[in-house]
Amino acid sequence: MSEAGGRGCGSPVPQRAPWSLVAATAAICLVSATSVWTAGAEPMSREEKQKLGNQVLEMFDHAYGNYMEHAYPADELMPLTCRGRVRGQEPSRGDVDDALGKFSLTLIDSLDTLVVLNKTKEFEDAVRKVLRDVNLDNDVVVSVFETNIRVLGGLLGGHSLAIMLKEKGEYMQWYNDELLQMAKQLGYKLLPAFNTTSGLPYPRINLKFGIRKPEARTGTETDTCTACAGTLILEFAALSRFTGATIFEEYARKALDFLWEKRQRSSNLVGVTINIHTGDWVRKDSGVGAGIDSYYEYLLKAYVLLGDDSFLERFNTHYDAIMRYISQPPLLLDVHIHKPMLNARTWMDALLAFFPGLQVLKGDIRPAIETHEMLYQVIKKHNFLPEAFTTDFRVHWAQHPLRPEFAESTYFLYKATGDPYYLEVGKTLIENLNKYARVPCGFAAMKDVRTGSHEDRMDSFFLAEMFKYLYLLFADKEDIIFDIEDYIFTTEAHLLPLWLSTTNQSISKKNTTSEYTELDDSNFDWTCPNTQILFPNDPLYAQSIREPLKNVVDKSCPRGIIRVEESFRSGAKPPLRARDFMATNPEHLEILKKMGVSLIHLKDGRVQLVQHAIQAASSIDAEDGLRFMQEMIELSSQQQKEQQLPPRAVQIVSHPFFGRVVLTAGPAQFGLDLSKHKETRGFVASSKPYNGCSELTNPEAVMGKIALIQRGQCMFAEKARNIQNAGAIGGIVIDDNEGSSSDTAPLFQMAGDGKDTDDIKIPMLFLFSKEGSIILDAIREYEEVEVLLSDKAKDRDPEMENEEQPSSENDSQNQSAEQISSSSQEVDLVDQESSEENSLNSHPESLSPADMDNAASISPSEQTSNPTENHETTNLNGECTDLDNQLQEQSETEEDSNPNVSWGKKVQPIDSILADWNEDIEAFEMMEKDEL
Ligand code: DMJ
Repeated sequence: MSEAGGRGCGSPVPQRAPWSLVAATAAICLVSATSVWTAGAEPMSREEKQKLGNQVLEMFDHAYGNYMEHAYPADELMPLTCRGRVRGQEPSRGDVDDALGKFSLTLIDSLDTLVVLNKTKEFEDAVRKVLRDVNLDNDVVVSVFETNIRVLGGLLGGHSLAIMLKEKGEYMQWYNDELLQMAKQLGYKLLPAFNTTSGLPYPRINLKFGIRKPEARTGTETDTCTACAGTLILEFAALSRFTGATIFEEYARKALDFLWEKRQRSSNLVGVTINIHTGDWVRKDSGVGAGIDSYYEYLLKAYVLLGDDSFLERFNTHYDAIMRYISQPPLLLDVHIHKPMLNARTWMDALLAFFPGLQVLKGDIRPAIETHEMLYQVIKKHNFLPEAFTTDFRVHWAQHPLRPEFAESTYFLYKATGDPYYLEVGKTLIENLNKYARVPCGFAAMKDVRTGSHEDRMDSFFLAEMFKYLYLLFADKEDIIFDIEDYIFTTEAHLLPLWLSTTNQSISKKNTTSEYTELDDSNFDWTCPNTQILFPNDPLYAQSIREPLKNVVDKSCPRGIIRVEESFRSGAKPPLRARDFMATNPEHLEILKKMGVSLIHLKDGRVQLVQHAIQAASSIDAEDGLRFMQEMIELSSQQQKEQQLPPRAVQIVSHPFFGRVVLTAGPAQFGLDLSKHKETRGFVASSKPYNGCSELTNPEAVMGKIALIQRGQCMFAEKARNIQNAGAIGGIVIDDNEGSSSDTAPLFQMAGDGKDTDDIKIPMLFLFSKEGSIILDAIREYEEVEVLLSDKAKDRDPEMENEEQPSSENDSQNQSAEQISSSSQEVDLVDQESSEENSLNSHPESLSPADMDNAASISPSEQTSNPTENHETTNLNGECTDLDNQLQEQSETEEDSNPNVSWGKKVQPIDSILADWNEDIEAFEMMEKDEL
């Protein structure tokens, strides 16, 4: 292991050559064990690895080829409708569209992936296309963060590999830094965003008009996310060092300095959003996922790339706080920055899956293995990582936009441990992508991991990151045409050469705060971790960490606020938990009163809780009351979601779809309940009249089929009766509102007509216009279109997985039919799962406190506690244990480690509680409005 700046790494154990990414002045603490593993999971043969690597190449070709053929020069491919996504031509999806700048985003984001995947010729073509076609001067408002990581990063990654290839002497001989010139042009376009007193950038900028001018249509924002302001330094510093124009690195450093200044001084944590003018934290919850993630990543990687110790000092300070408060192995749970022992959520988001990879880079392997294992079990349960999942591993937000973070962590863990287990994990990821996300025209994001339905979306990061990490996972050194260890991955997996650390260094210290010297750095880990400690001569080290977590997801018990209970281990009675509360229990009412919580019976039978901290018996009771109210709001919002019917799936099973296209559908409150019965399969036919509001004039056409009916002009139930009378076996109502889509409108359930609807026996589903037109287009093109109506998509035909066209249409249809009918035996299992995770809307609805300070309403049915949830927690074996016993067994209190928190014994003045209290409520209200 090379030493850097006198900071050497520990001595290696035999057989595991330590591996480092080494910048001239910076050592990166990553150990690698690429030699053959001798125990634990079965080693994977070179042939099998090559087979999987080839599969990744084929999948990339399918994604990239379809983008280039059907979408380019648009920013992204819409894989269900097989066309380009052009901003302004599609209904707005809100913030997520801010990544689209009409600059052929997917092509630029894919540039360096082409070289990693050994597609040098295609890279050369792609660079020519970028130079010929891409315009960076469009009148479009884009996200500064996304444009930086995807476009600036993409151009710089492309440039880095272009010069590498040119130097090798075969390819890119004509290249004359053109991509770098484009990057510089884009860099200058982003600079006006930094025109704030804080130096934090505005979140958006108009590529043509900049900011603030009337034509710019942006510049009035006051807030940005921490990751948005703190994820610039790698690209901006690389741009400065490549070009000699120091301004970019200076601006990015200034933004980082400001964030560091604003960290919460006692917890050393940062919030999720910050006011770019005042520097006040707007959201004071703090985690390692959405909104903050890559800020931490860039501190550590800036140290690696730039060799500047101050970045490592900052990273280590934050990391210490993360491990103290947020890390609750194997979970990573958001907390409040002012009260870091108080969890801010009972769910986690998918973006945090990058964190084990970062921990590997830091050299902290154990928690990386633990969290990764937990995430893998969630994936095994749902095929993909849902956008958010609860601490008892139920789906919270059901989408999955083919995010690469888990593949990234898998790659880094394999590099660090050499454990073939991680190759098997990668193999599962490949299988799931092909089985559930692959559609004839690319790969489609999952709209809902529970139903298996798709969204017409293939984000550019799928090509920039997913294929890169999966390919590298299975590649041996000789499979890549350059040395990957000479580069660092940006957050979008773009490659920047480590030699930049010694180029144009003179700018590195300008405009930085001098505060680091004041820090107590005695605890800093200046040396790379000793591999003997990481792998204490035990080839089964990683396995031994995973083993106790084997069943942590399946056998989980609700948790998330356990730490509060743990802090009462000393014998004091644990506080009243929201889930245990019963409005009829006098003892509970007494506790409520002590906590300053009053209970109001509303006219409609619901009960409202209101807290006035000032009326609490003591400051401790006031804090208990605050926590109780927060729990109650979250519980109530969760229960509201669970009372809704789950979405359903319409799966097109006939040629050429073969079950690969799955549309998300709204259920009906009447007719056959697909979650309780076998799915319904049949060919589709349009009803006449199309609105289905009177007796059908074409009963022969719909008899024994699934009738398509247009929404409007009469009740849903009336339509259902008319098609049922005509002999239809099911119905699909298609929205009459042209252009509507489940991507942009919340799905809903079709209500009955207020009368008895027991006479309706057939299943009825609702499709928005865009999803409906996929079926209507298919009829136009293929005439015979067969669909499956179900609560969860059934397995695709495995025979079809690797073929685009069937050898014989009939054979394929038969195979498809067999597959689907055999999979129907699984319905019962599916039933269990979906009834446990039922929610129609995947975004949470937050309860806003009425006109009172802090209020939550619960309906009478919600007042009883769930006995299965009572007093349970999860141990590392995933078994449920009695919390009371645990509380007795444990003697230490956690408050020792946290001087700010007065749980249990210490008394905090009521004034200070009241001051913090309003902030907490604000933070809580914002908490659920997360944007991923
Ligand atoms: C990518 O664009 C980047 O990894 C970013 O940092 C956050 N996540 C997306 C993909 O999920």
